Amino acid sequence: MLVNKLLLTLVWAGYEVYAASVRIVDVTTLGQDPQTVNRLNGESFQQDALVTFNGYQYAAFYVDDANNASVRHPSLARRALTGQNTAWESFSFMDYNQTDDDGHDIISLGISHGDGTLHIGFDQHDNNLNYRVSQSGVATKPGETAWSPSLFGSILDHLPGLENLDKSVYFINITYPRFLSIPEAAKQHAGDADLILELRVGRSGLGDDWLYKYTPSKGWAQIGRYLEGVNNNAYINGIDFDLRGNLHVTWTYRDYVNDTGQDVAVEAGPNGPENNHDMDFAFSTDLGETWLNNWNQTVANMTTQQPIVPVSAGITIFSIPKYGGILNQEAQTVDSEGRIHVLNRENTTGTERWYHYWRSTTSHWTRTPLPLAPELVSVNNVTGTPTVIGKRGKLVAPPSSKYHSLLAILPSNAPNSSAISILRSTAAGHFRDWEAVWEAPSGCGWEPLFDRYRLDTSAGGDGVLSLFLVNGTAIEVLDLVLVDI
Ligand SMILES: *[C@@H]1O[C@H](CO)[C@@H](O)[C@H](O)[C@H]1NC(C)=O
Ligand SMILES: *[C@@H]1O[C@H](CO)[C@@H](O)[C@H](O)[C@H]1NC(C)=O
Ligand SMILES: *[C@@H]1O[C@H](CO)[C@@H](O)[C@H](O)[C@H]1NC(C)=O
Ligand SMILES: *[C@@H]1O[C@H](CO)[C@@H](O)[C@H](O)[C@H]1NC(C)=O
Ligand SMILES: *[C@@H]1O[C@H](CO)[C@@H](O)[C@H](O)[C@H]1NC(C)=O
Ligand SMILES: *[C@@H]1O[C@H](CO)[C@@H](O)[C@H](O)[C@H]1NC(C)=O
Ligand SMILES: *[C@@H]1O[C@H](CO)[C@@H](O)[C@H](O)[C@H]1NC(C)=O
Ligand SMILES: *[C@@H]1O[C@H](CO)[C@@H](O)[C@H](O)[C@H]1NC(C)=O
Ligand SMILES: *[C@@H]1O[C@H](CO)[C@@H](O)[C@H](O)[C@H]1NC(C)=O
Ligand SMILES: CC(=O)N[C@H]1CO[C@H](CO)[C@@H](O)[C@@H]1O
Repeated sequence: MLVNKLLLTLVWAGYEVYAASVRIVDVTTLGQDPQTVNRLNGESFQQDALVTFNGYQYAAFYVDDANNASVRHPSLARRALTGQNTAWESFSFMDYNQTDDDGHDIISLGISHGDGTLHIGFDQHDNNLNYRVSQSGVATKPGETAWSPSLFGSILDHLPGLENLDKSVYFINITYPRFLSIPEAAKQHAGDADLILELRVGRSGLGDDWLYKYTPSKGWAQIGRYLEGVNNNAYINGIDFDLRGNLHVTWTYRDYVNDTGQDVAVEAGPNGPENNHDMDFAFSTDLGETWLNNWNQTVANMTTQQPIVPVSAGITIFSIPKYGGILNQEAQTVDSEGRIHVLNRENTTGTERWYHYWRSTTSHWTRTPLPLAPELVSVNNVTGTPTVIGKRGKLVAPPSSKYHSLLAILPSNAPNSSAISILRSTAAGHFRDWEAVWEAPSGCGWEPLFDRYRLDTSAGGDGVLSLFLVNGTAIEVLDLVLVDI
């Protein structure tokens, strides 16, 4: 049973009464979620599993092989968002067997608006690049394209356009591919490029983050290694553009513990999240070529191969000690005023709590724990549940929100719970006025993801908040309409 909460709020300034609410408009199923120990669908670092472009929504996920449950296949689905037939069409890549039970090995999807190519990075945990790109026109002329795996070329261990790069340097030990469309506002520095790819080279505790850009009909070019780990690695919360075309990134560092000779299980220490520390920030006004700290000082320059390093000045916004409970890769978003918001968690007070960190339009940072009951009324008591490695949430700043609202999509971390809550705060309330606007007692078995592009009406989306959820054994897309949010 879904609990739909209608919140009546008085806005005294305008003597206006409005109701902020969230309404479910559609629930659809993409497929059955593989019953592995570690989740292959719905990991917080999937950027993205759901992507809208040109009136169609696309989804990337794994399903089991029909004959062998030890084998999974990368799969893609699409649907028209309007018209007579809005059913999902899907296919699986039968020429690729995913066999490691490893929650890093997710699929990330990106789309080039210019040439209509679909790009996926998949099955990556410190291994050679696994990348695949479709023919041109697939996303620009969807009505003329029959949906099938034959639209895609073979699996590549390098990025097309960069055949000259030494694969054994640039395209080995890859994890966490993330794609992001380049908005119009960044075109001044992008040239004709319209998609970026961010990935880690290395391993937990020892790794660097690299950026690439894709130019339609030309291929990939390297921007550079913008985050260099020094006996550590940066775990980014995400990478996002603001409306001016500035690129924002926040991260925590994971220090390295030398585990040579130890039998380290797939997702276990000693290089675990207990070695995470600090909340760091940098941004770029020129598509990642140079990077600035909070005070606009240049801290990295790709032309001179100078990356951001842990000792770079002015990148550490909040010092959070090791064993301080900060998790890696939780969430970030940029709102329509250019404020970056970060969701992460800390146990710096003896209790693990979700924290919201945000940068004002005058570069001032605020750090606030999300309120607990009874201050927050939540049937799921969701903010009372965070654990050190519990399911991670998401932040959403609906671009068309007249209240400059910020939503936190929080999966309950309570034992065996699949409850999910959406909390909302507003700019006028200095993002402290959190209230639950929608809650379900079950249905979110792993980390919730959302479609950033569908939500953005200025970029062709219809403003619907589509969530990608693992609901029981179903991989589900839940469409929510935000009313007066
Ligand atoms: C199922 O897949 C696993 C992993 O690839 C393989 O080891 C096993 O032999 C397969 N079983 C059958 C019956 O093909
Ligand atoms: C995938 O695994 C099946 C057995 O489960 C095998 O028959 C098939 O050849 C494998 N495909 C690839 C591409 O390795
Ligand atoms: C880890 O320890 C091993 C064995 O002592 C050593 O050979 C190796 O260089 C160390 N690695 C790092 C990255 O410190
Ligand atoms: C950084 O530069 C921007 C744009 O020039 C300016 O608005 C902002 O105030 C500067 N921030 C700081 C901390 O100097
Ligand atoms: C980056 O380095 C290049 C080459 O030295 C230089 O021309 C450019 O001014 C530098 N950019 C910044 C922002 O320092
Ligand atoms: C938070 O820290 C306290 C004190 O160090 C510890 O007792 C507690 O178990 C920690 N909470 C979690 C969720 O790890
Ligand atoms: C909410 O969760 C916290 C932490 O587990 C617990 O202490 C508190 O009693 C819970 N409150 C309610 C109202 O369930
Ligand atoms: C969670 O589920 C497991 C397996 O069904 C069960 O053993 C355990 O008692 C449950 N824990 C709670 C707190 O309900
Ligand atoms: C999860 O699936 C069940 C069964 O289809 C459905 O009743 C429920 O609404 C779903 N929950 C969510 C949060 O979508
Ligand atoms: C740290 C790590 O994962 N290193 C690996 C990088 O890739 C090479 C080649 O595949 C492996 O030999 C290393 O073990």
